[in-house]
Amino acid sequence: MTRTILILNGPNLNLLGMREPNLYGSGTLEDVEKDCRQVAAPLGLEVDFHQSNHEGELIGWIQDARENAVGIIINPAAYSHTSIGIPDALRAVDLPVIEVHISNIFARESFRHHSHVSAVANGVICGLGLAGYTLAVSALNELI
Ligand code: CA2
Repeated sequence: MTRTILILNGPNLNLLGMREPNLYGSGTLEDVEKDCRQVAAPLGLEVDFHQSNHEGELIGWIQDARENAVGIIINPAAYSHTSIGIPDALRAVDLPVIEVHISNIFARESFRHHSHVSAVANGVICGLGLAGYTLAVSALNELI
């Protein structure tokens, strides 16, 4: 049976590779998706990959994961620091969760130092660039 992992990306991550390469690298979100699929396939994992600039859409995908996925990787982007609905949805769905940040949020402005999602994540990968996503796929495989 194929196992599916859900990989979610929050607001503005559709701009990856197009702006601010000093902060977020030069790869695009499409590159990230391809890399994740490449790491996931030999582990027997299918990848369901999405990006949205809308909190409610991200929450909808999280709720659907209850039926469709065995674990979740999420870069909530700016919603990490503001959303209560996203961690509530993650708690309700009760699947293993890895939170990813491309940049080291602790080396940036103080408003980025706290993520509401971290409290409901099994683990957090932060500051390792785009490689954080593929590392998260391997880590999630260990948890499921
Ligand atoms: O480091 C990360 O992955 C962040 O989640 C990225 C968010 C930021 O609000 C978090 O504090 C840390 C911002 C994503 C914006 O992505 C862009 C990508 C390219 C160009 C402009 C924005």
